[in-house]
Amino acid sequence: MKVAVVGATGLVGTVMLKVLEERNFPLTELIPVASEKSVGKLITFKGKQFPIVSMDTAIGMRPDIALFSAGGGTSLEHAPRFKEAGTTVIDNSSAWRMDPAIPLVVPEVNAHILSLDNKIIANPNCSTIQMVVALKPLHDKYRIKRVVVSTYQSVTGTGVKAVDQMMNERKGIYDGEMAYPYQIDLNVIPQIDVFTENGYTKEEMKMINETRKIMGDDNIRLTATTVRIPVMGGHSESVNIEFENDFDLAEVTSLLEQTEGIIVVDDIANLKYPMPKDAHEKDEVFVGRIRRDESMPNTLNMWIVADNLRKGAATNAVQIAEYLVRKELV
Ligand code: 11C
Repeated sequence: MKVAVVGATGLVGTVMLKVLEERNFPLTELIPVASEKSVGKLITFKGKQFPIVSMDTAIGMRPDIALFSAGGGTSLEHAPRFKEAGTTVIDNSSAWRMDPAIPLVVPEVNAHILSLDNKIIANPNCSTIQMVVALKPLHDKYRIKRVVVSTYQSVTGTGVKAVDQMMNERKGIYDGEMAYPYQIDLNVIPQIDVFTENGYTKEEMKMINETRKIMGDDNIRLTATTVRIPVMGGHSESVNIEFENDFDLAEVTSLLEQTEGIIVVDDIANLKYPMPKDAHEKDEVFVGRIRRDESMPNTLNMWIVADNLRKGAATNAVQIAEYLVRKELV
């Protein structure tokens, strides 16, 4: 497999390279792609050095797979050009996600929808990915009626500028470049991405619309409040789920434990629950604080944590690529 990583020097691109290396992806040639100012610089991968190339050079090299993490505009412009060259694009931006012709995939949930015809495949938003991994086995068993989710999201979701802002503030520097409209250190900002006309943010609407598309069920009702917190390492989510059917709590835990990609950390007697510092650099989704919502019938509360740059972005994209290879769809 010839694999291009578009946006190879960004936060997600760097993790994509790490994940491809760690998981021993069957790669014969790596084609790192970045902006003109990085062209010619070397990327070390499995002890070998690969020069960063331009978009046009990469397309000319006709990779089998291109993992894109370079923003929506770049993706809209260049993904179709890779497609024309016979490359299958797995795109981490939001550009293609809600296009009805483009599959939006979390392998544990809906990889089965992929076929040889899919030359552009969308990777969902990080906060959506970790939630649907945990919702899917429960939906299959008890049928979800409604989800109420509140998120506690890492600054790494915004990018390097936000990490720098938080670290500067931690050192008492408040006049550096701002990624957020407000101080983030020692603060919480109930806004992720821009506001839309209905008073929700784009991040909240992504969680709602992407979840329905991935789960293949428009009847699931969802509402979301997405919040930025001064944390690195992963996104956390408090999720309240109302089911059509009643459940047994021990069975819920057991279903989650048996689900590929989930690690249940739920031992309150020993103060064990998922936290971003423990999820950091892990590929799994961590679930804990599993309990009945005693105010409503058939309703559950749980707490979901994952590394947003890994399962929320790079790992999910690489897992899609692994699936394509395994099923001979590239
Ligand atoms: C955040 N979820 O934490 C965003 C980042 O649509 O892929 C990812 C945005 C996206 O700010």
